[in-house]
Amino acid sequence: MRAESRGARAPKGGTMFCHQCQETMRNQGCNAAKGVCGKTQEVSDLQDLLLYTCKGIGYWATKAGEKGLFDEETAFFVDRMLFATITNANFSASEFTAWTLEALKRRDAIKAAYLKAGGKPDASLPAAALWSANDAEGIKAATAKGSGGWLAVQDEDRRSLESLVLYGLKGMAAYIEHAYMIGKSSKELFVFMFRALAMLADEAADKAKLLDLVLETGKQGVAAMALLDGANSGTYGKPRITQVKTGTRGRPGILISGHDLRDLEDLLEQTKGSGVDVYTHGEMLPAHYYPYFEKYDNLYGNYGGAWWTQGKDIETFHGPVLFTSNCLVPPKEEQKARIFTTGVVGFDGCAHIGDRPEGGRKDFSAIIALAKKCQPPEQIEDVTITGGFAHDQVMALADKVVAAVKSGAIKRFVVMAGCDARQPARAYYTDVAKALPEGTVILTAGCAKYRYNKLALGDIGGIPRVLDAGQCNDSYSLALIALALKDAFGLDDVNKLPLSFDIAWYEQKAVLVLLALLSLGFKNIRLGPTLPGFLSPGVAKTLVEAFGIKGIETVDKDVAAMMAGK
Ligand code: SF4
Ligand code: SF3
Repeated sequence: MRAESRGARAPKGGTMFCHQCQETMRNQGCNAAKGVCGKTQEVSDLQDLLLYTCKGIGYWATKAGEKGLFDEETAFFVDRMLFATITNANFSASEFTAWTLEALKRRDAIKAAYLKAGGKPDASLPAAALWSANDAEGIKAATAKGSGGWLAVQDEDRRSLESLVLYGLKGMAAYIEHAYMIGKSSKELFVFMFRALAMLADEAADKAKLLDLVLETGKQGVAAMALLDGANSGTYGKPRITQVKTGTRGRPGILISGHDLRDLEDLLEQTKGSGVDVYTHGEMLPAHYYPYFEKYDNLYGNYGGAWWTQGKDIETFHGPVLFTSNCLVPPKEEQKARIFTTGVVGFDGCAHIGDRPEGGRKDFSAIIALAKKCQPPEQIEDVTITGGFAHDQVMALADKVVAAVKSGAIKRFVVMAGCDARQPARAYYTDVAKALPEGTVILTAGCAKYRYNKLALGDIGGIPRVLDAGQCNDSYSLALIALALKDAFGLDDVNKLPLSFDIAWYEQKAVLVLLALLSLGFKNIRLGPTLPGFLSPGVAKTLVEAFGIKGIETVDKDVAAMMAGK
């Protein structure tokens, strides 16, 4: 664990300071005119202000909750705002300005409802519960002061703990949003979100309580992932072992990326029988594992790699591309006409598909019309990807898996879930996958898998050596599998299993997944390719001491250590 001080440095020539992802500048924070992801200073400052306002909403909503009041529409609005500020989700200054004005109105409406119900305001109110602006000029003035940014938090341990909570909440918000789109929601999770934001609004919150809130965020994260797991498999069936093609056929195509299965469903309903094929990209790959989508013979296969390869994948794909969630990379000018966003995703200059009408479907006709005018996608590879090893499928193979462990054919499971990203250092994950001895099984979920899911790593008595459970939220499946194995072997502690973690992170969903795993009792997790820049030395020390979290070293050292159970 590196011990030098991380966190905020005084910005030069601007107010921007963002340290939420793994690619942050110098692993400390982006504070130039633009972040590494392409987010501008203007958008970064607007996101800070929006989240600050959401903390104010959390404050009044928590007070209102004491009077039995709960506004689900505003809860979902706040949820979407947290999601919209995830790395690579939305780059539009005008959208963040409009959302902040809406957030202020919603905050003040909840405050009014609380007062009307006889509520008494606290003697001293957090600034986030009070500030105001009437128009875009007012918003601009507030961002110029850096309102709501991390630089206002002087104590680096406080900043670090608050970052862990806020980033965990963002990940949770994304999962809740996807479940909500399929008609599943949880008042408890919304109430927690409000309560957590209320605590973040309190500039003097006790640090011990903030640490408790970090751990509770993990616990609630498990509930959010379970909610989405139930929504996905309840609607689209239980994932099962599936072979996914990566080649193409000579018909026009639409590429769909992101995590939103409901968007995929709407797109397939509107493209069936149209002569237009649908290909998945990045985190949409696991959609193929759900039986429901089998009936659409125009859901052809998966095209390209993880999110960060999208520039070249879009180029050879030739047809339109739909982004249903993060991760969108700022597109080249000539690609913008083929890029469509939906949900919380946005980029100025790219067409946006509006929300689904009550009881209806999103209107994807513009994308379909464009696809028909484009050349078919160019074939860039022709391998098969095997996946679909979510918890029910693996439980169905449990006897085989347990027997393989007992016979010594499987010596160890290595969880390599998480995110992929651009840094060359991530070749480490491909090299680890190749270097792990034959008796090891890799359990994966999230886009981290693209570092090794097309390698010929073979199988152990018919059990593939890479078991892909699905999207990053399906890390929940991996935890359930580990807990079931613990029971199958009669162990009293999941950490006694022949199981190691070598997790890759990039954006804030991975922060939630990490906190969720900690809340379930998993220890000694390796996290790379770097430890988060938002961990202060003090908070990093706490995580090391309590949970044995560690950074990665070299491939050889880490593989040897994992095989030795360390
Ligand atoms: Fe920098 Fe990451 Fe923030 Fe983008 S999301 S500004 S790359 S820290
Ligand atoms: Fe990938 Fe963005 Fe995180 Fe859902 S799509 S895992 S990085």
